[in-house]
Parts: sequence; structure tokens; C-alpha cells
Amino acid sequence: MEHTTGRHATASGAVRRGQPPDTLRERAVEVLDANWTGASTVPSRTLYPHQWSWDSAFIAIGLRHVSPARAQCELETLLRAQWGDGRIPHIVFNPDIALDAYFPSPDFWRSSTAGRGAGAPAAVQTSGIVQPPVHALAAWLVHRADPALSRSRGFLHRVYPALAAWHRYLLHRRDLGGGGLASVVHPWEQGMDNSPCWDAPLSRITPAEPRTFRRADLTHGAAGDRPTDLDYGRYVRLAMDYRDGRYADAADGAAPAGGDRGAGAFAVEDPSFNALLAASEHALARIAGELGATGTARHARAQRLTAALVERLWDPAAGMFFCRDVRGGGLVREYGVSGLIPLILPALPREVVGRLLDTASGPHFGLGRAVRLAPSYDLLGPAFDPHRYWRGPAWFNTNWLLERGLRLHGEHARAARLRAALLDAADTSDFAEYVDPYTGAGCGARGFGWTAALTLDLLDGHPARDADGRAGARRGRPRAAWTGVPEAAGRAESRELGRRGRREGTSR
Ligand code: 9WN
Repeated sequence: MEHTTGRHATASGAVRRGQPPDTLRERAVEVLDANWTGASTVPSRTLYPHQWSWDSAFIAIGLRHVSPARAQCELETLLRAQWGDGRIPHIVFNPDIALDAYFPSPDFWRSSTAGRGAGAPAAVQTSGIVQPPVHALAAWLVHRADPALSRSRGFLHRVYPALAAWHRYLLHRRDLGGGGLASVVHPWEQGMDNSPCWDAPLSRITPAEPRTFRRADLTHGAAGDRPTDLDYGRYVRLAMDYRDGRYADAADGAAPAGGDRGAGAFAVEDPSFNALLAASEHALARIAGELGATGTARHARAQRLTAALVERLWDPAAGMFFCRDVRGGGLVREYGVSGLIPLILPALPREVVGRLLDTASGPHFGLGRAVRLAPSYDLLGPAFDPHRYWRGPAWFNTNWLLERGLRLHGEHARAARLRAALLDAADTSDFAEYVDPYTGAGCGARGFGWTAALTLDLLDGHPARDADGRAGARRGRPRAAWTGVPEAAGRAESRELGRRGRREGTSR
């Protein structure tokens, strides 16, 4: 029996009304129902009471197993807040929530006035920055969950142009380094807000005066788990400056030699952000194919992105992808989990995959050895803290991506261990926002949206079903179906990238 909340039925049909849910699946469904607002899902009723961009993509990926209609609605609600220039804002504000429930609130971002030139919608208030592009991947997986429903609603027809504009925005307006990768202009855009990877580029930013703003996160989160006031002041300064510049990005036209376009003081090329863009571009190619167009150009673009990632962010000596500080000019050699996420890419050169797997299980991340879930940051790093936001704790979305990456590259036993660890942690932490990587103890919000959603995906989903029913890869042979790059093209690309890597052999 389903009951309704707003326009869509909630998904807890499996849960007996009036009785506590008992299975992990039922409890995950309950979390998503509790966080459902009628047209989208909040990450957390307390800490994050609005709609967040990449959260909604992960939530849709889980929701598709219990209500494909609601999963479609989740993405469509987000896309209704898209700006004219193509950007998908990182927060869509719920007008029914008090202004002081979350900071920075709509009166800080002033999207409909400061963002007017960039095409911010008038009818809804949003932030002006973005988050990682997981959306096309989510849309494709949501479609695959119930193709008949999707076709009858014209789901892909409606979302495809919006997703194409979103990728265009990132690939053109955000190529601030001029090397074919998108830059983030704020740590919140990359999603791993307080990662030590940002410490060096952030150190150049003058923090906003503490008396000019009031943090809302400390009302619900422990100060020891959250970013420091100094870091927060810098986040606020960057957001204010971007807003006061009317959210303008790179000027049109060619990048000057050496790159470095755009006015902002912070611009970073991040491995995870760009790997997700490439994976989503592969997904967009499949969506185009489903709509009767050819996806060849998009697959080729995804492979160029993969090549640019290797060329600009791969450090062969370290066996790791690092962030590139576009303003400072070099690689930031901090081991953030972001640098492992390119494992989701089918066209990653074989030797890069091998080295990355070694790094994941080596002393910096200890995956499957010192810890069961990958920490967000280097276990050996001076800034490591098992509880502080993105400075060590293990997150569910990053580990879910790694689980997919392991499976994609034929590492089934490791993927199975990671999956089991994720399910255990979700269960015992009551779907915490993140956990201590050593003890599994929950931190941050409980009943967290993507933790519940990705639990459902791990319980119900299988990559073979996600894409087109083909079996998983054998070790060392990428199963291309998940992101959809044609296998032969992927292998050719791998060989080419491998040759290039050997020729160049240095870190840039
Ligand atoms: C700022 C909602 C978001 C996630 C981010 C996570 C955190 C916000 C904050 O919460 O960021 O966007 O206030 O700290 O870092 O990844 O999307 O869950």
C-alpha cells in the first residue's frame, strides 16, 4: 500500500503501516520518505533543509528502485531551477523554510537579481554556484529502471536539452585553465567542501569578517566535525565576490597561453568533478542514442575528457590524480579521495587503473587493510582528522563510486567487500552523513538522503541491470556498459592514453 505526500506516492509500500520498519531496505525507504518534500528530497531535515544538486542525483539513483516516477520528479524539479547559461545551481531553496534555517540563505545569493544576467530563473531562489555533474548519469539510470514509464512521460526528451546545456556550460564557460577540464570556483562546488586539497588555494583568500554573517550549521552539527570559522569566512568571501561579479565566468574566446581565464581568485581543476563530467557525458551519449540521435561525438568528448584528466592531473610518480590550482599554477599534492574517483572511467589506461588500485589499498587510503571504507583524505596526511568534515571521514557517495569503479575494472572481490562495508556502516550508523573510517561510528546528520538512497542501490541495483543487462567485466577488462563507452573505442583510447603517458612520463 502506498500513501501520498504531495504530488507523488511515497515509496514505503513495503513498510507495514504503524509498525517500525525492520529490514535495512525498509529503513532506507523510510528515510527517503521522511526527507521527501512533495517534489524533491532534502539531504537532511535539520542540517540541509533545501534541495541540493548532487545529492538529488544520488538520491534519484536510489529512488529509482522504489519509485521511478519520484526519481524522475527529483531530477525534473532540480532542472526547473537551471539558469539560462546552463548552470544547475547547487541549492534550490524551499520558500517555506525560514531564512535562518540555513546559511547562506537566498538573501545572500540574490540569484534573481545578481544572477539575472546569467539567466537565473525569476520564480525560484537558488544559489549561484554549482556541484558535480552526476545528473546525466542519474537520468540514464533512472530511465533504465522503468523505460516504459520514462518513454510514456517523455522523460529523456525533456531532460536531454537541459543536461546538454549543463555540460556545455561546464565545458566552455568553466574551462578556466584552457586545457579541456572544468574548474570549480568554490570548494562547495566540488562537494568535498573542507578537503585539505583546498587549503593551499584557499590560503590566498581573505576571509569575510565574522560579524558580517551567522553560521547556521553549528546549530545542528558539532563544531569539532564542521569546518573552522576561518575556512567558513573564506567560503563566504568567495561566494560574495562571485555574486558581486554577477556570477560571470570566463570571457568568451580563446584562453591566453598558459590558461588562467576568468576573474575569480579561486579556480581548481578537480579529478572527481571532471571524472563525473566524463562519466555523465558517456551517459548523455546513451541518452542521445535512445532518442534516435548518434552518441558518437559525446563518447568521443568523454574520452577527450579522460585524456585531459590523465594529461593534466595524473602524477605517475605518485600513482595518483591530484587537483590543479589554476591560479597557483601547479598540482596540489594532497591525497584526497577525489583523486581515486577517475576509476569510474572505462577508458582509463590500464596502467593508470593498476597504479590507482595500488594507491587505494596502500598506506594513504588503506582500503581493505587499515580501513573498510575509503577515507576522504590521506590517513598519513598531517591534516587528517577522522571526524572533521571531508578531512578524513568516509563518505557513502565516494565509496559508492569506488565500488562501481572496482566492478567496472573487474575487481569483483574488492567491490564486494566494499559493498558489504557500506551496508554495515549505513545500518549501524542509522544512515549517517559520514563515518569515522577506523571505527565506523556515525558523524554529522542521521537519516541522510544519499546514504539511504545509495544503500537501496547497493541492495537492489546491479551494474549489469543498470545499463543493458550485460555481465560484469573480467579482471583487467573494463565492462563498458555502465557508462556506455563502446568497448572497442574504450580499448583503443586506453592504448593511446597509455602510449601518451609513457611518452610524457612526467607530472605536470
Ligand atoms: C554546502 C548537502 C551538502 C553536500 C555537500 C556537503 C555539504 C554544504 C554545507 O552538504 O555541503 O553545500 O553546508 O556544508 O559538503 O557535499 O552536497 O548534503
